[in-house]
Amino acid sequence: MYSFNNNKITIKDYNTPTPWMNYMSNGTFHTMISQAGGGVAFYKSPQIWRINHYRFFHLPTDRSGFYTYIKDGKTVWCPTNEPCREKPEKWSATHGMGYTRFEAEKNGINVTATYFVGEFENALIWNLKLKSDVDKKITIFPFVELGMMEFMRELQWQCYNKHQLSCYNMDDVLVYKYAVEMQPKPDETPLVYFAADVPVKAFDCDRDEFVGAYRSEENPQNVEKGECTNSTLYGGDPCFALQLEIDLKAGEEKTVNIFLGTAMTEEEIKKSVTHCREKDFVDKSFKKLAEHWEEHLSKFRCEIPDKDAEVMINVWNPYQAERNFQFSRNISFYATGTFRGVGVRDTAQDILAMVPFDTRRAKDKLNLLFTQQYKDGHCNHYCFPTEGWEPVTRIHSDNHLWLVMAAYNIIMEEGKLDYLDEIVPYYDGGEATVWEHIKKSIDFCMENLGENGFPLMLSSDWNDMLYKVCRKGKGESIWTSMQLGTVLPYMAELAKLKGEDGQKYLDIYEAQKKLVNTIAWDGEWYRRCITDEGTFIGSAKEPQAKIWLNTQSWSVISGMGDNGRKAMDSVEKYLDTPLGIKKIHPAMTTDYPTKDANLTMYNKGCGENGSVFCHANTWAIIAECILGNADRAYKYYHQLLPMIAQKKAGEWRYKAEPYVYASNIFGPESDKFGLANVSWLTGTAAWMYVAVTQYMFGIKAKYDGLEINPCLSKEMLPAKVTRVLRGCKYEITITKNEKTFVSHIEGRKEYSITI
Ligand code: IFM
Repeated sequence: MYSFNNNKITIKDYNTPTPWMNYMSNGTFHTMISQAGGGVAFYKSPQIWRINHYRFFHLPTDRSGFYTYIKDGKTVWCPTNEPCREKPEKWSATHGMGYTRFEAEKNGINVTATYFVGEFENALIWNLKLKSDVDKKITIFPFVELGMMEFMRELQWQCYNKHQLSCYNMDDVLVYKYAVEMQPKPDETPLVYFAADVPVKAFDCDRDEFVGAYRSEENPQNVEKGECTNSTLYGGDPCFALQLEIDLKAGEEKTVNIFLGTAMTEEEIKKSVTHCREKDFVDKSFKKLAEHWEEHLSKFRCEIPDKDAEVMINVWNPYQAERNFQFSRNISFYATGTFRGVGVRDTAQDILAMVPFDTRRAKDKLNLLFTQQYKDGHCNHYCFPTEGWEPVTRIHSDNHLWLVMAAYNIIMEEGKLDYLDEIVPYYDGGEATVWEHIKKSIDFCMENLGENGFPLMLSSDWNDMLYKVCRKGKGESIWTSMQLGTVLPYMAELAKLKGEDGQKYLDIYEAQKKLVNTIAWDGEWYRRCITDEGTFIGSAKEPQAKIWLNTQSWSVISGMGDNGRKAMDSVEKYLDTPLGIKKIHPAMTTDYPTKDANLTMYNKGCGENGSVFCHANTWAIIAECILGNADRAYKYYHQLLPMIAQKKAGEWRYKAEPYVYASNIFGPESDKFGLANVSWLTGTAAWMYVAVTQYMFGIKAKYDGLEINPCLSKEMLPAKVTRVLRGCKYEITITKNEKTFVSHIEGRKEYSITI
C-alpha cells in the first residue's frame, strides 16, 4: 500500500482509511493536501485568509481540493484519483518534503502532477507533465472551489456576505476579491489569483455555473459538456476553473503549470504571474525547495539497523516537527483552523525541536511568546498575532515555565549568552531582557504556591482536563512542581554563567523535592495533583485514575523523585500497552471525582481519558534513558513509531498516516483500541525528536560543547550519527559494544566534546 524511499513516501492505493496529508509552505502561503488531492490553501492565517473550501467532517470526506479534470473524449478522470468516479488505470501519490506528486495513467495518457509552494512567489504551483502514446487532443480543467476567507463568518453570515464577493477574469488570469463588511484587517487581505502558462480557452468563476445543480466535484457539468461558460461572479459562490486545450503528439511530453497565488493588488498579480510564467521559474523554485530540505535535514542524520526508526529520525520526525513549529495546532484534517492561534504552552515545546536546526527561528518564536508574558511572570494561554485578535488570558500553572526551558535550550545550542540580553516587551507594558523574563517565570510560580507548598494549579497544568478540580483556586499541581524542578537547575546554571548568584534556585529545588518525596509519594507511584477539596488525584486510594503517567516520568526528568525508578516500573506495570503508554489508569467515568467537578467527559479510552497519549510517551522514553534502561526506552520508542503502531493495530483500525505521529491512540478501554487520532500537529513531534536525539542517542548541546551519552539498545546499534553544532559537523560512531568515537568533519571546532 505504501513504501518509503529516501525523503518520500509513495502511496499506491488512494483509498486510505483517512486522508493522509502533507503540508507545503514558504512561510506565508501554505497548503495542506491529501493523497487524493483534497486540501486547503491559506495565506498566513487559516482563520481569516483561507483560500478554498475544505469541508471538515463532511461526507464525502476530504473535499474539496486542487483538482485537474482530464477530458479525453467522453472520459473524464483526475490524476489525483479523486474526485472523479472514473479512476486512472495506474496511480500513485508521493508525499515528499514540501511537495506532493501524483503519477497517473489512463487510456494511454500519462500525467505527472507535482504540487508545491516555492520560495519565490506566494503560490501553490501545480506542475503537470502530460504524455500520450498516440496523438491526442484533450481538454484539461484545473479547478478550485473558493470559499469565504473567514471560515466562521462563512458558517454564520454567508447569506449576506457572499453577495459582497467578486471573482473575475483579468487577461486570462482569474482574480478573487474578498472584501466584506466587518472583516478583520481589510487592508492586509490579499487578492487570490489563478493562472496557467498556456493559453486559456475559457474559464468559470461562478461555482454553480461550472458544477451545476445537484452535482458535485465528482461530475461538474461544464467538464461533462467540455466547455466553460466564461462566467464571472459578483455575488454568489466563487470558483476558479480554467479550460485548457492540449494537443499531445505521440510520445511527446507537454508541461502545463498552474498557479494558485495571492498578491495585494492587481498590478502585483500581473507581476507575480509574469514571474511565474518565466521559462525556468518552476524548475528553479522546485530545486530551491529540494535544497532547502536537504540542508535542513542534514543537521542530524543517523544510520542504524532499525530502518523504520531511521527514516523517522532522519526525515519524517524533523519534517513533522518543523511543520508543527510553523502551524502550532492550527489546521489539519482534525483541526479546523478556526479557534486556536499560537498556544504558549504548545509552541514553547515545539521550539525545542527547532533549536538544533535554526536558533534564529526558535528565538523569534520564543520572543513572540515572551510578548504574552505579564510583568508578574504569568502568560496568556493562546495569542493570535496574525489575526490581531485578543488573546486567551487564562492563567495556567505551566505556560511561563516552558519559556524557561526553551530559552535554556537556545543558550546551550548557541554556546553563548547573547540571547538572554535580547529585549522583549511584556504584555502589560514595559519591556525586559529575556533573562528578566525567565526570572519572572520562576517568581510567579513561587508567589502562587498552595497550602501544601506545591504550585497552584490555576486554570490547569499541561493536562488540560484538570481545570475542573481547581476552579476554586486552591488546587495544587504536583506535576508543575516537577516541571519547576526541571527548570530550576537551568536557572542556576544560567545565573552562574552570567556571574550572578543562582543559589536561590537550588534552594527552591530542594524544598520542592522534599514535598514531592513526602506528600506526593503514594507508595508505588507519585500522585498527580491535589483538588480544591484537598483530595489527591492519582492515588491507589482513589477508585479511578489511580496512576498518571506524567508525575512518574517527570519525577525522573526533574531528578526530584527518590523513587523515580519504582515509579517508572509502575508505568510499565499499569500503563503500558502494546500500542504505547496510557496517560492514566484506569480510565474514568464522567462523574469522577464528583459529578459537578468531574475530570472528563471523554469516553473511556479516548482522548484525555485513558488513551495512549503519544506526547506524554516521549517523556517516559526520556525518563528511561535517564535511568539507563536502554531496552525499555527502545520498547516505548519503537512501539509508537507510526508505521509500527499502524502495522500492529492494522491499517484500517489505526487509520492515520504511517509517517507522522498522532496526538493519541485510543486505549484498551475503548472498543476502538488502536485508532490514531489528531495526527501531524501535536507536541509529540518535537518531544519525540528530543527524546530520540538527545536521550536515546544522548547527543546534547551543552554550553561548552557537545555531550554524548547514549542509551541505545541492540536494535539501534551500531549507530553512526552526523550532528551539526555551531556550524561544525561531527560524525559520532557508537559500536555494538557501546563504545563511542567522535570525528570532526567540517567547520572550526572551538569547544569540547564530552563522552
Ligand atoms: O497540554 C495539552 C495541550 O496544550 C493541548 N492538547 C492536550 C494536551 C494535554 O492535555
